[in-house]
Amino acid sequence: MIGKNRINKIKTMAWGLGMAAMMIATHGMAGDSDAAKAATQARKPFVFQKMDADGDGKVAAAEFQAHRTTWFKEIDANGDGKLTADEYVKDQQGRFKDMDTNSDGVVVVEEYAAFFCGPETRMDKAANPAKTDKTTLFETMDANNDTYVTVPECAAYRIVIFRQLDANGDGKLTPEEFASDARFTAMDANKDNTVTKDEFDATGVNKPRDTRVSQTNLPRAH
Ligand SMILES: [Ca+2]
Ligand SMILES: [Ca+2]
Ligand SMILES: [Ca+2]
Ligand SMILES: [Ca+2]
Repeated sequence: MIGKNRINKIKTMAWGLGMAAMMIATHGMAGDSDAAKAATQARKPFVFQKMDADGDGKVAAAEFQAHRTTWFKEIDANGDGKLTADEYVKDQQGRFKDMDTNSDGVVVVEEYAAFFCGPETRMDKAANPAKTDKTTLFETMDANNDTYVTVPECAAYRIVIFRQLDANGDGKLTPEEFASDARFTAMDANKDNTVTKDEFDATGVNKPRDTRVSQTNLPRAH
């Protein structure tokens, strides 16, 4: 049986080889703006890579939370510590452009998963994680409950979310399907049209307030 670490090493090698091939191809087509654009997109770190701060190929809850804190600050364009629907949708529109690597105005599942989990993400489109009582994003992504999220777990999760976002089920996300304010509204627990860091965190690693609370994960007083 091949260990997970070895599989990850092989994947990293394959990814490196793919990148090398792409760079050679790009070099051979100097002046081709599509190829140049594709190479630029490929060099952008994907979300998993950004989250995995210590580069061990696994995302721990602390790494996940640190990334979300950084992301919250990015979304909060005016820096007042709260998100408006406008700030959120603008960020999502920017993400959509980054995902749409072939710039055809729609995002297919491969583009979507690559944005989050990496360019060499293997697609198991039949992936259908079992229903659980997990309530946070991190717990949901960590399918095998080992307190880390791996690239395959990232991919399995993203394929499911892609299907949810693809409202008309045509296999393509439009900017409207992806960058709607529906998720903003869902995060805005007290419905005051702003999302605070506490509300934002409630969907990430911390338990939402309305679910069972364990002694080790008490909600913060507010
Ligand atoms: Ca890590
Ligand atoms: Ca703001
Ligand atoms: Ca596309
Ligand atoms: Ca895991």
